[in-house]
Amino acid sequence: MIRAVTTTPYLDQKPGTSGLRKKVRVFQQPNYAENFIQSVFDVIEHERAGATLVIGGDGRFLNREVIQVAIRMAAAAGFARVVVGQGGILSTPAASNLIRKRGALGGLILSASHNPGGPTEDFGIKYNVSNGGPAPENITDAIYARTKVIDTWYAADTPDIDLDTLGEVQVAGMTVEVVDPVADYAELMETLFDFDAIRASKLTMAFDAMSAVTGPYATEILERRLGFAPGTVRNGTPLPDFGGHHPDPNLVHARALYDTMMGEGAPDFGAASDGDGDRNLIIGRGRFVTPSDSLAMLAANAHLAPGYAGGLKGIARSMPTSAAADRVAAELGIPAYETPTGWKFFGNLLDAGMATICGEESAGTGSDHVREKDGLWAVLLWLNILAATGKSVDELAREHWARFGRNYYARHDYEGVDSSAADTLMRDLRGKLATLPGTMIGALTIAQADDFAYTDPTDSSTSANQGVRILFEGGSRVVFRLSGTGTSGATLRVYLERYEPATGDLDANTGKMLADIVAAADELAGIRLHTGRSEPDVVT
Ligand code: G16
Repeated sequence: MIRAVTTTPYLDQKPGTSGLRKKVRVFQQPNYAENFIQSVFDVIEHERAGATLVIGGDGRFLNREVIQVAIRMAAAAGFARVVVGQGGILSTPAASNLIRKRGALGGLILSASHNPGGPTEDFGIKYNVSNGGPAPENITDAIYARTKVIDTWYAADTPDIDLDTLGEVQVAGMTVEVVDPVADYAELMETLFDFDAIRASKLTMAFDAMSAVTGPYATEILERRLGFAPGTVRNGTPLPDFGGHHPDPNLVHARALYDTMMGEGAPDFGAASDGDGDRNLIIGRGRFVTPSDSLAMLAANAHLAPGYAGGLKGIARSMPTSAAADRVAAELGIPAYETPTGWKFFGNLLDAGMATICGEESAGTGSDHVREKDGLWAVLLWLNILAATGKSVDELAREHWARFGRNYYARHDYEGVDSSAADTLMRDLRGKLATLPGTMIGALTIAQADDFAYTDPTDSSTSANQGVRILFEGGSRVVFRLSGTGTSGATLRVYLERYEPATGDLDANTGKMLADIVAAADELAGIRLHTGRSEPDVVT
């Protein structure tokens, strides 16, 4: 039997950079999750009959409850089959892979990514489309529009299913298939990388799963299939509250891994992933690699892995990501694309075969193997490159900079800023862009100042107001934008970059190299003035 439940709209269900993310207590309001899921189903009303839907999440608090709701609602919506990860677990890249492999219409991914979890923390729902990637803006806009007028949601009147037992069950005429969340993903990784060479290299490593979703994936692939020593994977059991930590693989929240890698007796390679398994942190023994540099270095060496031996078609990066990857693209003679922040903008380029590797400063790297960024994929490509070259991360980094020059890079985050103060800062900055070119700040001359706008080369769709760029002569720049993934107040992100040519100082302190750009950023945007902050909360 199908229940029709009368509801009233919530007006705050606008998807952000990556789906709808809110505090758990917001999602616990009556009809809140149901309204959003029904709005997704209403937008795809004409395609869902007889279709397959993938459902899974990162195991955070509320994951299982919302999965049960989504299964009952999918049955009412006419789906023929739901594929769900055992225990409700699917990493974001594994979900993307399953959508593609099963020819699904789409998937619901339940995650707030790197945000903390637990009863007082964050939850999220994201809809991915049939290519396995996040829904593009025309669909998220339609979902948002629907949430504002929704008056009814529908669900099969059936009990919870057993999410822990593999196999198929029927829910009101729909088949629900509970699958091993790791198997298909691990199989895909074996087709891309030389597992034998990695195994034979006898490299040592430490992987911090941050008590989040990559634990089971990393344990299976790194310890069981690649033979890394037991204990290589740390914090390998997904916990609903991530052990009380932020599952954000950066130098603040993965500090213990950083300390291991900088200390005596460090292993050859260190890595971490985030809540839903799509981000990565890369640290060699004694050498941290920024996400922007990691993208460039992976692109320059990807041909060493079997899956990329034929070369790359193009490289795409988000606008705030450093231009290091562009230099690699130029040398390889392939196109470089600059997109707005958000993995969804890479989907069309990957589908069109215009780009093979994509990456973002926010610790995301991936390729055309799925349509999401992929933390373990980046780790395995690094391992493959280390095994193939016999070089250390530090050696590879130094050689890369000696060839291409170095883009010194940092991101300063000001978190929990009053939203209207943040909006005023951005508005004031936008208001003076036209007057900036040609002016000097300290020793820096502004060459160009604009608000980044993007036209997708495949379908000509446009996205405006994607971040303020101030470009200085010589290749340095500062970018300002407000985060689209936070759940309280505003987060101001200030992206700082300085290009040092191959003949310059390639092993200097990043803070020192960026000091004049940090000062220019404050002078340009009045960060102290608007936010009252003299220091960022997080530097990555
Ligand atoms: C999401 C998006 C990324 C984006 C990141 C940061 O990542 O998928 O494309 O770079 O948010 O976005 P913002 O700067 O707006 O906070 P994730 O890992 O949170 O899904």
